[in-house]
Amino acid sequence: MKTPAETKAKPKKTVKAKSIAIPKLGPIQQALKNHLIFSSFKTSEAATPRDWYDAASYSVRDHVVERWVQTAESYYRDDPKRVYYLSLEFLIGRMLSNAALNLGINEELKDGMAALGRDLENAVEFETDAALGNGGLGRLAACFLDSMATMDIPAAGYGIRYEYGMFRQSIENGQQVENPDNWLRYGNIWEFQRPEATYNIKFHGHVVKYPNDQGEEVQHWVDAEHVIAMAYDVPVPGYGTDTVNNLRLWSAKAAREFDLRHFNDGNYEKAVEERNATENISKVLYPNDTSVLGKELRLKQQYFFVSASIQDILRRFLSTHEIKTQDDWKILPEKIAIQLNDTHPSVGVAEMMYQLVDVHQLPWAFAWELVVKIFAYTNHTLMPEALETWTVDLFGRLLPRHLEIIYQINHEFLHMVNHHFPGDAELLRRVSIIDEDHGRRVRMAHLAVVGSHTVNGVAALHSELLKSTLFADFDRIFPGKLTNVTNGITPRRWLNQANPGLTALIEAAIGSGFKKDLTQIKKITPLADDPDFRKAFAQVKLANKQRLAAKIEAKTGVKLNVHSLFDVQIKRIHEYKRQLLNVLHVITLYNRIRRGDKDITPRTIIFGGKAAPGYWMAKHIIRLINDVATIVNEDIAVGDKLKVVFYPNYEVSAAEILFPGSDLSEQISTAGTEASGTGNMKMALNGALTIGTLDGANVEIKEEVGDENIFIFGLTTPQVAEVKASGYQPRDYYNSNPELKHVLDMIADGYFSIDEPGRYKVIVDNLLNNDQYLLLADYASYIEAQERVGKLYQKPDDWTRMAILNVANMAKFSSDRAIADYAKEIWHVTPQAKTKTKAKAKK
Ligand code: T68
Repeated sequence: MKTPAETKAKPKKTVKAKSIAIPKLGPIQQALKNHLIFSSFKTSEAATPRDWYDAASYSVRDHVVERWVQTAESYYRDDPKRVYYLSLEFLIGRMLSNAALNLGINEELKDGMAALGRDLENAVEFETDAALGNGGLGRLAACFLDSMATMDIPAAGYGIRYEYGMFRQSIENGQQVENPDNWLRYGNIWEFQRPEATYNIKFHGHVVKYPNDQGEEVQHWVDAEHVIAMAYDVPVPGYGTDTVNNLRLWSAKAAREFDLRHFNDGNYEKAVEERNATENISKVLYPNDTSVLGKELRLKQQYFFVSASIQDILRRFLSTHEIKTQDDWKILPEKIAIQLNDTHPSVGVAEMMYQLVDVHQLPWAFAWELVVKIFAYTNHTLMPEALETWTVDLFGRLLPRHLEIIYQINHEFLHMVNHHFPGDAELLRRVSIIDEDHGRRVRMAHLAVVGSHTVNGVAALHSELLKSTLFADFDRIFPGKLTNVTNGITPRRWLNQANPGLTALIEAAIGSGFKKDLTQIKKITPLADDPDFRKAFAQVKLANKQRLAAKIEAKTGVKLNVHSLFDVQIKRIHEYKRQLLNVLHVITLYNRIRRGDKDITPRTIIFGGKAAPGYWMAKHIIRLINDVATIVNEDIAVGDKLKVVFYPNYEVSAAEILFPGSDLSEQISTAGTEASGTGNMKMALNGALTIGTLDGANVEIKEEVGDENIFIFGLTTPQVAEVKASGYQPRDYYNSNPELKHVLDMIADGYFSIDEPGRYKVIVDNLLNNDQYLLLADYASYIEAQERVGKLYQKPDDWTRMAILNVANMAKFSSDRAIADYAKEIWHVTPQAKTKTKAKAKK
């Protein structure tokens, strides 16, 4: 037996780690010239604008890599607890401007380009967005990476390197058309392939039992098919720090290039078939953000990236800790924390058990204790159609050993529940990881809850609803496990980068500290009453609206009046988000203008967002918006008073233009349906006023900015429940509100679809007979709130004052605050101490 001191795990290294010698980097202007020739093989005469983008990226990348190497080295040397953020989606957007900004070299880069006769702003447009995500959930992951690096938290992201990201949307004849997102066509300067970092991932096969050395029966997963996961690393530079964290994305490679038997038989197609099927795993992102399809390939994607990540995490742990006895493993939860971004990576709970028990031969109960200390799970939705379940049949065919592991976890869990709540068979049925009522299915959310020490919702209201509805039983079984961490957004991308005008204005007033510490932005509060500041603020907004209007005109041909109120709803298209309610308002305004109402504030109503390709109703809503836009925009009686545009292919880079150019932020989901929303935060931070329901993080935005600085309308969550419980009759609202009736009749009768009058009847029928999201119940209240908005816009000073107060009160919604909450309450990690900070934040 060893003494405790001997068994205490310690870093294995024998040599004292030295700082790595990195060649000195010269001035950027020189780097640009060098890269043009040495990396792109182009003379400056022959260089295309894209070549200049490449040269700029390589030049900035050198500075990123310098810090990246040092960060990796410091983590290796100091062996801090690390956070691993597992997410099937990372909606990153463009990297060049963000990297230059975070490193504090954007001015130098701009000047370097200018000295060579090139415009940086033009060059950055050549970067294709990294759109490896659907919407809020994926973008949240990207904001969190930025904050973790900025706050020197030893963290890494893990995900999939999709060959095709979120589809590109075009609008043809008013309808959404999906085009493949071939984002890697011109290569990707921001990734590093790691052919040496590969793992074997198993699928199919079956489980056999035979005794181990100690004579105990153990399970073996045999006859499985193998896929190789190959790593691609993407740097994540923090702002104003030397920390550059890593995002590791996995790509599927066939274990065998070709099946040589077929190849030799001359059957070439058959020979490559298997290879193609394997590599399909990382081919394309699923474009559904709210409903799960239950497709086998999706589960394969999940297991593929989770298994590779967990093997990689354990390999790293084992390479830095001497693990000889079972006891040595006890420090595992002191060294790693794994965050599950929704249930998509929740098979990780079973995979960690598989690795610890089957591969590393730890006893089951011991391994389980470690697992629950390691994992935490974030829930992003209450919508039943988004809750992942897999049939036992599919799961067992693909991952036979993991299904057994899940059965065992469930068996022990139910045993425990039964012990604490004896005789409650209904409770057992409700909380079981296996749903027995719908043809036996594995409930991934239950697996995630049972396998985690902490489960969080993403806004206060959402977390309360989790406790009182979806996870009410679990809240009883595991008191204290459920908690809240309200979402946040990174002020670097969403203020500094997207809105340089506003950033400069704030900086001139209060200094640059707010970029890294958004609580400082509160200092602009008194300036809301300073006429000069207000004037400057309004000028910035106008310039941003001009920038947006130019973009919209280029994309859609619609010319906008930049002095009209820019009323913007940009997000995925979904019935619960109620873009249709916004359309009802558009038509109401249109009718009021046509009947000659005076005192109508000129508006431009802008929509943007993608519909899941299989979501017929969402696509039909896009079509309706475009049809309404055509009629309204061409009506000479309307003129400049109302314009409607649908901004095609809403993506991160588009959002960076749209948020700063918005006056009004539409956050109008049915109360209780939007978990948090993050666009609401980006809007307010860029000086847009919110019209919204008491849903998601709107509730907290209202608390921060004050009731008088936000336009709240509509039913509250308990009222929604009451209306539904008492037998909601949408038709009553139609019958009792002539203005609403007129609007709905116009849509139903083909006013906006003269070529096919019945086109939208189904939409109206659905509203009149079902109206699941209570549009008609909220219509009058919405219209009334919009009238208040219109009136206020006619008093520019009051409007601007309110907008400034919104910006001033956004501190809470920095993702730095969210990450500080996770670090303290969930991960129990501290920032990595820094010896010196080389990166100088731009002053
Ligand atoms: C969003 N969820 C929430 N899901 O809707 C939003 N889902 O309220 C919240 O602010 C945001 O998450 C961040 O917490 C999503 O974006 C998805 O994209 C998604 C993707 C696949 C499957 C299910």
